[in-house]
Amino acid sequence: MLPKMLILVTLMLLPVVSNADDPYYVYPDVFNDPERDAFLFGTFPEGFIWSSATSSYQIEGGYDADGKGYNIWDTFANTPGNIANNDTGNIACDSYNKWEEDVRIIKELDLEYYRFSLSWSRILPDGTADNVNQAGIDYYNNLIDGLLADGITPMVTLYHWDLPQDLQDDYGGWLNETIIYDFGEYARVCYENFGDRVKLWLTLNEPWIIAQLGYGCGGFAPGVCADGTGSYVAAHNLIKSHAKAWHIYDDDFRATQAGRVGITLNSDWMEPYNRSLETDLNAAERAQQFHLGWFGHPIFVDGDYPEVMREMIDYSSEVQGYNESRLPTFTALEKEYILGSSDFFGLNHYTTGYASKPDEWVISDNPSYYNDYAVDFWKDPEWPSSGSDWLKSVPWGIRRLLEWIKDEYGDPEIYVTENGFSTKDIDDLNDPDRIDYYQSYIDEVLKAIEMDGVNVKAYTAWSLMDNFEWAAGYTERFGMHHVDFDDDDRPRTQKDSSLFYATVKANNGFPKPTEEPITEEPAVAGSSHLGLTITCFLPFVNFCLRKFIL
Ligand code: PNW
Repeated sequence: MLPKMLILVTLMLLPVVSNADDPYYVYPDVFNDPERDAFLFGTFPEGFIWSSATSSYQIEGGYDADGKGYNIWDTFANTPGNIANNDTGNIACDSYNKWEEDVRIIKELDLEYYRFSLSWSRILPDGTADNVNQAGIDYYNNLIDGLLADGITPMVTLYHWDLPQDLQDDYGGWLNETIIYDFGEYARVCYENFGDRVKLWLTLNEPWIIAQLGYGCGGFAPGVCADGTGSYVAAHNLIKSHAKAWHIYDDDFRATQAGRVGITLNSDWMEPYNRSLETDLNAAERAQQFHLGWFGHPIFVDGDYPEVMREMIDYSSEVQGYNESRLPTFTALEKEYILGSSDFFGLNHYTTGYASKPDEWVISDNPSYYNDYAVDFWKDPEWPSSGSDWLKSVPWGIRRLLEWIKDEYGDPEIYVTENGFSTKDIDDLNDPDRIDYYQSYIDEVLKAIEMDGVNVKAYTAWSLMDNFEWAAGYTERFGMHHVDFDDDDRPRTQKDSSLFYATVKANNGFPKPTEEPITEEPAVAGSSHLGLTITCFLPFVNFCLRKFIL
């Protein structure tokens, strides 16, 4: 270890000493535009929130423990053929039994926030508030108290995709507007039981994924195939359910609990393929509106869907012979109710793609969301790849997206609630590609704040640990900690990226080489690998790790 450290430190210093003014690039062979890609040294505003995240179905297991009801992911994953290797979340990381260890590994990294989600059917087994499962309440009370005892602030998602199965069976889940009431009452139970200690709530995680992948034939639970019809209905009910949960908090809890409630939306950045073509600029804007605008526009702009969605779906529905548009409408009262129903803008972002206008828009016989917006969308094969085919590392995309959100939604406070990178090398604790990703993306967030004046308050790394990656099962890993799913004890082990992230957090960014960096290592009990202590040289640590040591 010691010689390795010495070589590392020497190599780190060399580029600084010899070429102090040369720009540094995280991906020198791919992204090396001095204007756009040069690394920015600097620190985040005081009080910036550094967090990491998980979700209930992906980590808890305990699928039938202590009175929990089944949810749509229990059913979906236990149906052969839906998930890679037929993996399930029946045990997952076993966080139902090992939550104390989760708290411990967060504490070791000295992260002061933790984003996790509540399992609706663990708290309300049949989905309705008529029947509360005390064991479920106890589980989350223990977790919340455990976090707070260690100085970790909980950021709690009410719904991260695990709908109680009974609500799907009884009335079609998100396809039925009865869910608005049930979701509201579920939210109320959560505020009542946990709101004395939880001050940061997220209603829905990524409604786009729920609507389009869950109800539009996208291979996620509940596996309903109603693309371009049901997916719009599900989205409509998701938006109204979110607004309901926000209003319940606003009316009945805000005065006494003084917390904040927001929604988390996901979006890629859609880069116009040819910026000198008006048609490509329009195509990219249209794609952004169909993605982020589908949910963002009603909540943050005017209570209604983006105009371009309304026009294109109305037109296409008519051509297809529908009596009314496949895109539902909000009443005036509903618009008023929805507008402004989020105290901040939660953003999950992973990747970027090119957008351009197709040669012509041929309206399909069958309804389809993608056909409705008519944009060609692809990723450059040169961009650095990950363990997931949909995820390429394109750091400058997050900066452009953040600026777009600032301009489009009236400069809201933005909480980055997920950002992260997958690998397929499932047992490797050295994960330099993940370090590259975090380093470059976090730096682009810093640029958004410093250079574009975007009001970003938080950054959240997905994920604290390897977990059940939905349809990919355990074949794709996003964790900063490795989890051994072949071991009954599900041991968690730090990867290099966890130490890297802890060091960025300890320094509140990337201090300039002339500034005094924090050299204290975060308390890393029992860690056996590289301590990244001289943190002002992080880019060079990374460079040397890749080029000379690993
Ligand atoms: C998010 N895609 O989901 C979720 O919030 C997490 O639960 C998940 O583990 C994480 O991102 C990584 O996938 C996504 O196919 C799932 O584009 C799929 C996609 C994007 C986000």
